[in-house]
Amino acid sequence: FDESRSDSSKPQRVMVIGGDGYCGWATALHLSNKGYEVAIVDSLVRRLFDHQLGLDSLTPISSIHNRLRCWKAITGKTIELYIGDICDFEFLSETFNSFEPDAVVHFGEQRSAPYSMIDRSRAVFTQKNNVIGTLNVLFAIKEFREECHLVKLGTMGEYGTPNIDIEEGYITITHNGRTDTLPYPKQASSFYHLSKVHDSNNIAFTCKAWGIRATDLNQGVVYGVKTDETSMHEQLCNRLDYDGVFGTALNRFCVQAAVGHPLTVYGKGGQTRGYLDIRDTVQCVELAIANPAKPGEFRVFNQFTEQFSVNELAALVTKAGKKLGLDVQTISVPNSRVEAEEHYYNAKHTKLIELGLKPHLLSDSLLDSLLNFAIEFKDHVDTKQIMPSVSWKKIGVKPQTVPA
Ligand code: NAD
Ligand code: USQ
Repeated sequence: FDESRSDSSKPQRVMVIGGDGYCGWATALHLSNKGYEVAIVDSLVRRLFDHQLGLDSLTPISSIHNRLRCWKAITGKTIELYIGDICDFEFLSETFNSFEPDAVVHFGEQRSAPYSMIDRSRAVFTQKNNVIGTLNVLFAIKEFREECHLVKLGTMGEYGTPNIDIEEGYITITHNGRTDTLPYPKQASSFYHLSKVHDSNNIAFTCKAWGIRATDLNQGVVYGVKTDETSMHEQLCNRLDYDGVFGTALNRFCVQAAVGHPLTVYGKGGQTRGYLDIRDTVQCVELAIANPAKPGEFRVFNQFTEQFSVNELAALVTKAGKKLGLDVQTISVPNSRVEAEEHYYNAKHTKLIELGLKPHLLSDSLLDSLLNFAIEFKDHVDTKQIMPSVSWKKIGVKPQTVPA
């Protein structure tokens, strides 16, 4: 038992794995600003994917070193930095023993579904990187920091699109007269989304077997770019992906509207998902840390605030664009993914609200500001990167060495 843990006056020490990425950077700054002692652990592999595929963030992003120097200069707060790959257990062990985290927030995975479907090597990389990285974190907690709370980023995509309501992690089923509460069925639809299912299973097992305390945040699609902290200085600016591999639906639509590209609705556009503002991502993670799971507990929260179909998002962006004088068109792009385009969707998301989440719902003013932000940086857009180029069905064993 670590004596210092019982001293509640000491700030919690939070290790943010993947803290140079989109969600992780915003979260690391937010937690630092709120008085937590923060360390970022990142291999910077996300920046390498951009180089390899010829992609770039809409917004220019400073190096992680300059980002942290700027944060220190503005706020006087230090965020420690460990550059390395969490699949390397020796690196992770050193990092754990040096920083001694009370909580680990784990964002550090390959997170693009299309990336995982480019070719065999990317599918294998995604599952190795994500599943082994998470296993290493679990072993590091067991070996060095038994009391440490794991806050793991999962995805709503683990559940797929079943024709019944989606519960938060567990469902109570009565079968042949007997009743049990079981993990909610998983039907992921990319090698990336499947890596998250494998992670969830490994985490659930180690909670049971070793008494690890963990929260799986099944996050929906994130949109937006600004948070209170990343807006403080241009060197703190977050990345914003709009390309067909890493860009996500609403962020892409805003950038497309800004440059006069038709909005790319895949197939019929009835695909419905949970969405949330990046300002709520940081709030949710903070709530999970402040209210930790109990030892041995595998807690699952569905982390999104509203559901939209792709067609609904396109309509919202068209309306908001019109107000700014933009002529926004929509096209139906043949869907290169394998997914239901018309389906029932009703997912529960009450547990974070019960902990105190105050959602920033998608509003006209947010869409205005995201569109204006995209207009400000529209000269940086490479329109060749907008159309989707990865096909779920055409994935083969041959390495795609030239960007499609
Ligand atoms: P991102 O790619 O911007 O950031 C991930 C970061 O992790 C990158 O900086 C990358 O370099 C780092 N990383 C990857 N593998 C690593 C390894 N083995 N060792 C050390 N660092 C490693 O992704 P994001 O959009 O910030 O997503 C963060 C997490 O949230 C992911 O787990 C993702 O699955 C989840 N999530 C994201 C969204 C979204 O819309 N962006 C939605 C739901 C869930
Ligand atoms: N879509 C379009 N047009 C586009 C982009 C997307 O119609 O231009 C559709 C997709 O076909 C899909 C839906 O919009 O049906 C969402 O796609 P997305 O690319 O925005 O999101 P997704 O691939 O699901 O992945 C993202 C993140 C991932 C996270 C996931 C949360 O990249 O890390 O896990 O959102 S969720 O969707 O809830 O699983």
